[in-house]
Amino acid sequence: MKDVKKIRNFVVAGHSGSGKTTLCEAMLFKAGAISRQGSIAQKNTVSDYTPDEQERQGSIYATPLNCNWQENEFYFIDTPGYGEFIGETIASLYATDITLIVIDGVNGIEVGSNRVWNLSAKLKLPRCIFINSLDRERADYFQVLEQIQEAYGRTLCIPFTVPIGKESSFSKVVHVFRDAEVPKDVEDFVLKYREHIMDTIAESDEELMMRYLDGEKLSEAEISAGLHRAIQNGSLVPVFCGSAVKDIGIDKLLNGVVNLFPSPADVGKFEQEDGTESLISADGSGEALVFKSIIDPFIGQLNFVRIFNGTFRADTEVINLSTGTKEKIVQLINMDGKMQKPVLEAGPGCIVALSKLKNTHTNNTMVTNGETHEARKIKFPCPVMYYAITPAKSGEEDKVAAALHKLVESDPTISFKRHEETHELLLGGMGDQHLNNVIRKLKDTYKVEINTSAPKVPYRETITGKGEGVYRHKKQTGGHGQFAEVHLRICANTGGYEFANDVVGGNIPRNFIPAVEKGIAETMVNGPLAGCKVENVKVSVYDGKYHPVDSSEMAFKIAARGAFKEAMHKANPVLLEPVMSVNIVVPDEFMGDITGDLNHKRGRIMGMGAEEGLQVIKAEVPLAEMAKYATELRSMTQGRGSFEMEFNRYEQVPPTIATELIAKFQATQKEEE
Ligand SMILES: Nc1nc2c(ncn2[C@@H]2O[C@H](COP(=O)(O)OP(=O)(O)O)[C@@H](O)[C@H]2O)c(=O)[nH]1
Ligand SMILES: [Mg+2]
Repeated sequence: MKDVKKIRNFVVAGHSGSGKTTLCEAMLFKAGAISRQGSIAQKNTVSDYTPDEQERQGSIYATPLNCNWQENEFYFIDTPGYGEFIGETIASLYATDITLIVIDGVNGIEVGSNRVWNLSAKLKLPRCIFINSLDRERADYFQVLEQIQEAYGRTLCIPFTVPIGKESSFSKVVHVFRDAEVPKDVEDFVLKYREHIMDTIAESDEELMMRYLDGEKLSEAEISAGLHRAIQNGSLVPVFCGSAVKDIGIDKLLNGVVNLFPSPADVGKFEQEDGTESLISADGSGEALVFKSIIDPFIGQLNFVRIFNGTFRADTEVINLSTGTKEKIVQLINMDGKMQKPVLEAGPGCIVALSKLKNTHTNNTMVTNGETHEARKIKFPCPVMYYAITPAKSGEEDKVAAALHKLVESDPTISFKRHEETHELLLGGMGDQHLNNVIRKLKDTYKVEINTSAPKVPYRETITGKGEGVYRHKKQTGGHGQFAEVHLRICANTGGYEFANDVVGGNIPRNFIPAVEKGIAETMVNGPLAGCKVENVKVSVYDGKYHPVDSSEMAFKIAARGAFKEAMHKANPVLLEPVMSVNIVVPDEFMGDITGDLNHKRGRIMGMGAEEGLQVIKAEVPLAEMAKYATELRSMTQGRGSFEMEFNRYEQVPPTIATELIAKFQATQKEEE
């Protein structure tokens, strides 16, 4: 059984381009897991091994990695920094014990850094920072450190290593705490933070504090335990620095992972979906979370699990607690990008792939016996962009649906469903790059192609006044004719749709009333103004006429539809449109462009404020204007902005736009007639 104290498990996250993948490569190289350090430009890094990633020279998938350092075993995950692929990053945060945030030494804090900082905070994950690329021109360690301390906390983010030299003459890093020899020009800095670290250690425990204040020297073990406590309870965020490309500061970072990062034994317990906590031990009841699933071209489905508790062994049976089915573990695989190393067993903190499971997907909990709880479930973000899709070849609807269902299973940030009101098939994702990637997979892996178009906005129709409609349906065809007449009134009704039968004296016989109601209901889903759903209307049918031979249900349905349409047109009808709550985060310099653009989009700015060195804009914007926002924001900010949005309410479409929409619809109706 593995010694849980010797396992470290972390996620490498941050803004795209900060050097995460290169840092992972440098760590693997330094630790001897690979014999030469690959580079992004040469497309030969362990992570970013897929053709999609190599082509764009940036990560879009989370990649589990594995190496040993000083007899400790590291499981870590390289993650994408792009907002559109954040689902992969979020899933990885649920699978790891600490977040290593990489921040570029030139650009400093960016949207992607804040995003993972905040996501980690929400999940109560301790954090560590690596300031990278200090060899680059214009890299400024002290400025970036200042920015980090200003944004995330001056007493929280404490440097553990400090660079010697700058830009091309950046040559090494000195450990604030461990190195005895300190160059003169950083001496003050080192002494200041050495003291600060000692204070933080002492503060992590009352008894230590007393002894420390009495001037007593703390033992190595006490210091180490104090550091662990402080990092794990979030009162200390160690800041390391270096250059991933030039292999500077990497060994000290790896030592830091061993000495500072909590092992699963230090973490001690884990939270489950229902809020209960379980203690962690290698011989406990096995529990693991599937945080990612992929289709490997050779092996087929691979499910990546983080083991929280107990030991999983190859060639044993386990239970998928979420589906209630039994699964056989054929193989447990340690992953290094695409390199696979089968292992016989894996315990708490390990991240391994399970091959050939039959019915297991992301967010399922795997257990070795049934008497346990489901692991904490990953909360994926909702799609922010949709395409309306149709199969390129007619008759392939089922094939497209089957393939998309498979893709949704492996990437929960994709959604695929038919819209209830517009009846279009909608493919949703986190942005156009994400969606285009899905379309490419459909083509390459599942051999189906689709056409895409901008989805229709689900406008709605309602009235603001009152109206009456009278409609007579009369036709004489060959044998007996068709006859029905319906008189109705409508008025606005905030409570929704209501129907009342106010016919007296049997002018419309009772047995035809359901047909009248049906005719109106049909028009309600396909409104007379622009073919949209009608809402908040009260209808009262108060009179009509019938013919003992020629009246039929069909005739009354048609008459009701006609009367309702006429009444709608008279009752000050309006179009309503969905308005979204939008949250945009951008660096300062883009504020003017963003707010100007929001004004163009008929947006209403509800608030602005600074958050961790970036600007946050809260706005309400009609959905019709937001269809391509993921793409637009990217181009306005060179990829340095991010946004989220969710439905807020329906609101009246301004008259000029409504007139245009209605005219367009009426024109298509005429064509169809
Ligand atoms: N000069 C320099 N370039 C780096 C360093 N780390 C990464 N890069 C480069 O920055 C670019 C982005 O690196 P990558 O690892 O893909 O960043 P990621 O998106 O955070 O994974 C690549 O061209 C790397 O070669 C570094 O320490 N120094
Ligand atoms: Mg990367």
